[in-house]
Amino acid sequence: MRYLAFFLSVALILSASCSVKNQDQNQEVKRFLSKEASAALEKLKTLDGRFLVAHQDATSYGVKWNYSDSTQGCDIFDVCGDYPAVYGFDIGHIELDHPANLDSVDFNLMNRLIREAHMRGGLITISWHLDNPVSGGHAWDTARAVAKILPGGEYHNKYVSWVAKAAAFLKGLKDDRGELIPVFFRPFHEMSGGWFWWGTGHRTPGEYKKLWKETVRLLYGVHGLNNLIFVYSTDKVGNEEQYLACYPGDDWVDMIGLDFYDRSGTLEGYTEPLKTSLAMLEKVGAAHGKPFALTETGYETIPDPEWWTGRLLPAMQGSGAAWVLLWRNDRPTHHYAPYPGHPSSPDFIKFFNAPETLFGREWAALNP
Ligand code: BMA
Repeated sequence: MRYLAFFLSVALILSASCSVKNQDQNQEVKRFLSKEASAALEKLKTLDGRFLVAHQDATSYGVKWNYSDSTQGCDIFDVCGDYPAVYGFDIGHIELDHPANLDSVDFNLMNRLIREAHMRGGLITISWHLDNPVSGGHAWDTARAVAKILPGGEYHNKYVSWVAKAAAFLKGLKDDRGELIPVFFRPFHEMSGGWFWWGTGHRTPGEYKKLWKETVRLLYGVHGLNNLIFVYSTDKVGNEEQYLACYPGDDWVDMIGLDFYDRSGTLEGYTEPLKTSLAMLEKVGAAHGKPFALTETGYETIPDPEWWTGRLLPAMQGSGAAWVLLWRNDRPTHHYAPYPGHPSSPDFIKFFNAPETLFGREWAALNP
């Protein structure tokens, strides 16, 4: 009898430790990308010194037109006769059930523009400027929120429901055969800066990593979105250690990126430090087996008419970056790509013709 009690208690201890272990293992979601998503990711590793050109909201609106006023267009197309190879979108405010995103792009229209871009052979990247789930303010409201939305936190259920709304939109992105379109998903970007509620100073690096893993667990594990290629991207950082401060681990990230804007128009203030940063990304990417991209850049209003070949191209040449994404063309005082009549248009055409740049048609031709 004494022996039986001993064996029973040993069995109990063992089963308790197993279930703890199992819980941990549940955290470690083993991901398998869809055939289409892994092909898109693999293709980026074969660019051979060339890079794709991307534009945020390329077909949603431009400086002088807006799809929702029933005008259609694409500023980049109107300047060089071709679409970008990568199209950026943002799903901020999907979490609020709003009909349009934070920049007034209707979500039904966005769905259509994404499917059209994919049919043209373009790649899709999506960021998410989601509101602060605790304060109800926008993404730039830095009231502490991350710890409260993690599992066990007071606002966790609210965050779970927000991810479900994002997942419902993402599930609607299907091609003609009904397959999910690969999406380079870039949540919680620029976390190295302090301007977003998920940024530095508003959570610990450990909390950021937990939020990232929880988000992947929900989107992949719960909602089954195996078309999402997760992209980790910081803002400007001083070194590799700062770059990796919030990196959640190789199992949770598929690609890495950097957001790096030009605020000086000079070689010393932009091109040279950007080159150094891209070299750092290449090293990190090689060590972790991830391709990398310049996930946001631009010189607001492009005041330098030779910026494309004078500042951006020399930073990208030989960098190994898969793409460069120019931020959105919103209005005369806030745009990052040229439009017809813009003083930098002739230089943009030279950039378009440079052997290293891949726009829509050339990229599509590489993916027959
Ligand atoms: C910022 C600005 C904002 C915009 C936000 C999300 O960089 O362009 O005007 O709302 O991105 O797209």
